Order: sequence, then structure tokens, then C-alpha cells
Amino acid sequence: MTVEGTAARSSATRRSGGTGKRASATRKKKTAQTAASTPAEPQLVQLLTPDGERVEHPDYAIDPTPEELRGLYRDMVLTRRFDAEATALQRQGELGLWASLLGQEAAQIGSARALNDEDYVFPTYREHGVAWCRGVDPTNLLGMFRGVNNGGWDPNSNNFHLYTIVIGSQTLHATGYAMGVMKDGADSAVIAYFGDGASSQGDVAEAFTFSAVYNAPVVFFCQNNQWAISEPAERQSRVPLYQRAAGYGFPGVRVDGNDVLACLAVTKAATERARSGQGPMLIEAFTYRMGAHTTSDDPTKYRRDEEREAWEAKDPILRLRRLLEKEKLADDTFLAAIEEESDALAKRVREAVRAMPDPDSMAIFENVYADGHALVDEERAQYAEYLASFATGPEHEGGSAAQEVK
Ligand SMILES: Cc1ncc(C[n+]2csc(CCOP(=O)(O)OP(=O)(O)O)c2C)c(N)n1
Ligand SMILES: [Mg+2]
Repeated sequence: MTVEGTAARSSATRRSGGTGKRASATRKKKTAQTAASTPAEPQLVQLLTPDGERVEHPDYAIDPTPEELRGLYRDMVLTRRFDAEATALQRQGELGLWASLLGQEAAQIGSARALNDEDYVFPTYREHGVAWCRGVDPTNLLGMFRGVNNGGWDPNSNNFHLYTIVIGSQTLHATGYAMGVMKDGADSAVIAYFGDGASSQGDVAEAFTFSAVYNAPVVFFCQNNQWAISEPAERQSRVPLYQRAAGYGFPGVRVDGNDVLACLAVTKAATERARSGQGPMLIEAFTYRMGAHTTSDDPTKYRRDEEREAWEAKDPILRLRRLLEKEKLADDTFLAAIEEESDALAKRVREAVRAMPDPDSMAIFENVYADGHALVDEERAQYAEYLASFATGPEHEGGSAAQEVK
């Protein structure tokens, strides 16, 4: 199965600006260069076609039970509903920001359901489906986006690290953690999620180098959703991302990121490999970010509707539903029960967000150093003085600053 027309190429065409003869000569030259150095689109692992047909792959056989298939469907539907609710809450002013995972449900649910409880996950800021599978309560994901805490869950309760916004840095955390796992003689795997844009970060290159030479049990799971905010994937690499692994000395594979079964099978193989001492592996889940980068972004400024429409036809949830219906594994009662569960989840999330108490302003100074620090103490005192100044300052002069500083 080959990858269909990528966003990269269409956007390259759009970007080649200029008028007249000179511009067109430059355009020709650029096209020739691209043709010479861009390899043919690679194969990807697929086990479920967009029409809901099961297909076999010689290296990644999988035979999920009806219960497992229904479970994957439920995970994806509930995750999408949670995500839609969070977007709505941001629009209603209840969250400062939200990073939607719309379209990436299969990549996240498939890979996360391949993990054992003992495995450890290092996510970005978009891994809401992975968090769901790890058992992190969805309401806990929203505190940071509401600005009331810096994370909202204990990473060690579910072996799911806090969301990481510094692009790519979690791949180094994962590598260090995996080296520790190895030194402990444990047989668990570590998985680091990151994006196509992150693949250009130095941290990711360092993580690849260290994990390779130390044979660390880490799986690098790159969701290539083809955009890093407004930068297309073609600005990140001249070769398909999974091929980067070869240069570091470990295997890389491209999987259909909208195929939950393929993501499950490939991640299972990669984690088993890591647990059995065979070192790191890179998985490139080829998918598409159907929504905006975050609620602060407007993708209509840099990409065309046709592109999104083409990917809607490959919707990860729809294709599993087609399989379930074809195989008569999902009747109306099952589908209605999931709808009902989705509504209940959305309601619970809404209520929980609105009930989140504002933090104490001084709490930001807590937990910076285990034993305290003179500089933090000084800053705390300065800030306390600043807050106190409003009691006798602007308020008395008829200003409203006291209300603004909360
Ligand atoms: C080190 C660093 N540089 C820049 C940013 C700003 N930034 C936030 S998200 C983003 C794009 C990331 O794209 P990608 O890795 O493809 O992940 P995606 O958001 O598409 O899931 C950038 C540049 C940042 N958070 N950290
Ligand atoms: Mg991306």
C-alpha cells in the first residue's frame, strides 16, 4: 500500500511564488532538485483499509477478539468526544487553550493499547487518547489548559509522564528513563511520543544517538500529522521520517496512523523488541491533524479544505465502525450505549472544569526546590508585597487592579 498524495507536495506547489520568466525558471530548477532527491513514497503497514476491509501484513499479524475490537472503537469514540468537549470549553472561555487530537485517535489508541501497565509513557501535549488508555482521568488533563495547575496528575500512578510542551525534550527524558530501566534489570519498555516538527529538534537527534548506543528499551512514536503549526512536513525532512532511524542504527517503520489495528500491531512488536533487550525502534504513524494546531490557530490561513476532506475519507473511527458493522460485531444497542457513555463523559468533564478552584497565587513558589532556595524566597516576598500593595493603592484611588490580579 503506498501513501497517497501528501500535504507536503501540494503545499510546495502553493508556496512557489513569483511571476515572470525568472520566477518560472527558478520554479523549474526547484522542481528538478526535488525530483532528484525525494525518494518514492514508501510502503506503510496497514491492516484495516479505509473501507473497513481487513488486510494481512507478513510482519505484523494480529487477531483481535470481537471484545477487543469493540474496546478499541469505544476508546476512540470517547476520546474524540472528550476532545470535542474540551474544544467547546475553550470557546466558552473555560480553558485558556486546547490542543485537539482530532484525526489522531487510531495512532494514539492503537499504540497505547499495545502497552503493559509497567511500561512508561512520555507524551507531548496532544496525547489525550494515550492518557485515556493509561487510566488518567480526562478531567485531570484540563487543569493545565485552564491555568490552575502545572500538570494535574501523578506521573507514577499510571506510568504516564506530565504533558511536555518544550518540543522534543521528552524524547531525552524517555531515553534517560529507559537507560535507568535497563540498569535496574527491569523488563519494561518506554515510549516517547513526538511530532513531525519535533523530529527536527536537536533533543530528538540526541535521544536517537544515546538510545542506540546504549541499546535502551525505548520506542519512539512519531505522529506525523503532516503539520507543525503552519509548517508542512516537507520542511522537516527530505526523506520519510521513519528512514532516519537507519542512520542511528535501529529499525524504523511507517504505519498507517489512521489504522488502529496496524498501530496496535506495530507498537506491540516494537515494545516486545525493547523489553527483550533489542533496543530502540522508531515508528512513524502517518496521519493527519484534522483540526487546528490549537484553539489559537487558524489553519485556513495556510492549507486548503480539499486536503482535510481527503483525509476525512480515511477517518480512523469510521473505518473501524465499517469493520464492526460488516462483521456484525456492533448492533444498535452497543452503539447507543457508547453514545450515552460519551454524553455522560462530556457532562462530567464540563462540570469538573467549571468547578476547578482558582489556585492560591502564592502556590507558584511551592515545590520549586526540595529544600527551598534564597532566590525563590526573595521572589515570593516581592510578589507578596506587590499583591499587598493593591489593598492600599489603586483600590483607594478608584482603580480596579485589585480585582484584575487574581
Ligand atoms: C523547543 C520549542 N520550540 C518551539 C515551540 C513552539 N511550538 C509549539 S507546538 C510546535 C509545533 C510542533 O509540531 P509537531 O512536532 O509536528 O507536533 P504537533 O503539534 O503537530 O502534534 C511548535 C514549534 C515549543 N513549544 N518548543
Ligand atoms: Mg505535527
